[in-house]
Amino acid sequence: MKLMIINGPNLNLLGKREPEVYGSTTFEDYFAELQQKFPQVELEYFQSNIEGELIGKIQEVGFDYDGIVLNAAAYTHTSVGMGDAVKAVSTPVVEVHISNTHQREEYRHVSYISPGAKGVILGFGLQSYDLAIQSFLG
Ligand code: CA2
Repeated sequence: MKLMIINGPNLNLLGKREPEVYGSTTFEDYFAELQQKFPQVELEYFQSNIEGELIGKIQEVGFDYDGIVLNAAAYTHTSVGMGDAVKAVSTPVVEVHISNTHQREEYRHVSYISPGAKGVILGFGLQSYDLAIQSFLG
């Protein structure tokens, strides 16, 4: 089982800014925890602040890996291109969000990713990623 976690813009700041919204753990530390928790899964992690790089990564792994766990961050609410990429690949994509976007500003209630996603997990903090991985394990 080979899974790719893809994080979008500003998620490199996790654990470093706005801990009241996004917690105080860096994604690197959390990723190490996930690797320990799921030794049977080949887990990889990619983060970019650049829309084209994120689309490139979805295309690169999207015909080969068993699953993609995608937090497109702000591009969730703006990117037709990322939504199209998710629909174009054969690898199933689970959309995740740390916060409950439906409890936040109205512009965060729209997702261009969801129509192409296998499912959506949001509002469980970093645990959203853990739950997404579990969803691939059946
Ligand atoms: O809740 C989520 O996971 C989001 O995808 C996070 C995005 C936001 O635009 C989405 O609406 C919901 C923002 C990621 C920014 O991450 C930061 C982390 C630490 C400090 C500042 C920003």
